[in-house]
Amino acid sequence: MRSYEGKLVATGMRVAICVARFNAFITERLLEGAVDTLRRHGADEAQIHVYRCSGTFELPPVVKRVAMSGRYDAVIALGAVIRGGTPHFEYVAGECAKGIGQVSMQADCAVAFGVLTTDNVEQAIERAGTKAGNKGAEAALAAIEQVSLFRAIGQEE
Ligand code: INI
Repeated sequence: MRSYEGKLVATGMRVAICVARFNAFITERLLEGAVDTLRRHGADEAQIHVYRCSGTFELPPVVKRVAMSGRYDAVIALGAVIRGGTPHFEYVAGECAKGIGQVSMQADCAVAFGVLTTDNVEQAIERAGTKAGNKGAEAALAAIEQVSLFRAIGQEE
């Protein structure tokens, strides 16, 4: 049997992080978690580039352009959609997930989804570096693993 899996080593990886400013008090914590994880797994900070857009709805076209630029091994999308009293939440969260899913299937680089969708602010805080971890850090780990796995797939004889 032969099995393949990615290593959690980010040495030499060029990573773009696309982050929405809407709910910035949450998304900046996700960004910190992602950058910290990349650094602790060996990424060079100069090779981590951050792109900011206004809201989570705007993330997919930014992620698409960044992913298609050919300059990165991985793109990490970070946002926080928090349910309010209107259906706006569903549209923003749904369009973002759909758009980033499409990019991930088209791009040659790894694409990681670190967009929170929560019912309230408390749940978002829990997932941005408190009791439920940091989803930005988790997305960064997934990106590192995926880049490594893609390399392994590319090296198959
Ligand atoms: N954008 C978010 O990133 N999170 C939200 O919770 C949110 N809500 O709920 O309104 C949100 N809306 C803005 C949206 O992403 C766009 O920026 C806006 O619709 C302009 O296109």
